[in-house]
Formats: sequence, C-alpha cells, structure tokens
Amino acid sequence: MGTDVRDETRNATSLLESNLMAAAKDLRNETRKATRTLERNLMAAVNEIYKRITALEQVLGWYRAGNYNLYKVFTERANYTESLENCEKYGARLAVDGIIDATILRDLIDNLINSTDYGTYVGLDDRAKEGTFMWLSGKPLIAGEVRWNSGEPNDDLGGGQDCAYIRAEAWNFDDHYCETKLNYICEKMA
Ligand SMILES: [Ca+2]
Ligand SMILES: [Ca+2]
Repeated sequence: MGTDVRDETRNATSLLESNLMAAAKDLRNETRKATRTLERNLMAAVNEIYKRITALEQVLGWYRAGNYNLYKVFTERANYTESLENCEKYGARLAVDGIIDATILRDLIDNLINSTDYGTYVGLDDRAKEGTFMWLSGKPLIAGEVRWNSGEPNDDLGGGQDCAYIRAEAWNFDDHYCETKLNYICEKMA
C-alpha cells in the first residue's frame, strides 16, 4: 500500500515535471515568435515614420542628400553672421560636410543651388586668422578640398574678405566680405 502511494506520487511528479517542461518550451517558442513579430512591426513603423518625416521635410524645402543630411538654400539674403544664426534656428549649421564631399556638393548644386542666380555662403571662413580658412566644424581647410575660382581666395588684396561662398553659375569658390548679403545653405545632420 505504502509502495503504491509512493509510486503514484513519483509518477504524478514526473508527469507534472514533463508537462511543466513542455509548457516552458512552448512559452519560450511563443515568446520568440512574438518578439520577432514585434520587431518586424516596429521596424515597419519606424520606416513609415521615416518616410513621412522625409516627405514633410521636402514640403518644408529641405532636401535629403546622399549622406542622409538635410539641406536647404535660403534666398532671402543675409550676411555671414546672420546666415550662421538663421541656420541655427533650424537646428542646422552653414553647410560643411556636404561641401567637403565632392559627390554630395555636385548633388547639392544640381538639386538646390543651381536654381539660384546668386552667391551662396557655406560654413567656411578665415575670420579667426587671416589666410587660415576653417570649416565651421572646427577643422582647417585642406588644400584642394574646395575648388577656388582662379586667383581666389584673394582677401580682396588685403581688403578683408573672410567668408567663403559658392559663385553662381560657375559653382566654384571665392572669399567675400562677411557683411555682404548672399544666399546661404544650411545643413542639418542626420
Ligand atoms: Ca581673409
Ligand atoms: Ca575674393
């Protein structure tokens, strides 16, 4: 009698154990499946949001270039300091990365800048030290990084031209008086 009870208890326990193990395995599988589905749905939602944001940015006149940064040319002309400040209002800066990268610059000229017939400020100047052009990112200009117009930058032969811009139609670079009001291109980092 005592042996029967023990056997039954043992049997019941091992049945319970194997049921529990099976249930745990099912739960793991279900959890994995649910997680995968959740991940897929989240990715789809993020992609959809990204698409909508891009569409919205386009409506607002921002152009997403191949480096994923956003660019906009402002044509209500401003001097260099005003250009800097206006870009900052949009959480952006005068363009640097898209100007240094020749492929992106070509893209920006073709898609944004060439629709204007006026000079366009970029984030490059030698205001701190005459003759040493610095990008707004804090890096010094490396020789060959921008294609200057012939004879430029000339500082207007000592006349104090410290701010770089892209010349309309030639699409090469020149230094100009920072007080001159020009178009300007802002860059919002991805
Ligand atoms: Ca200068
Ligand atoms: Ca010049």
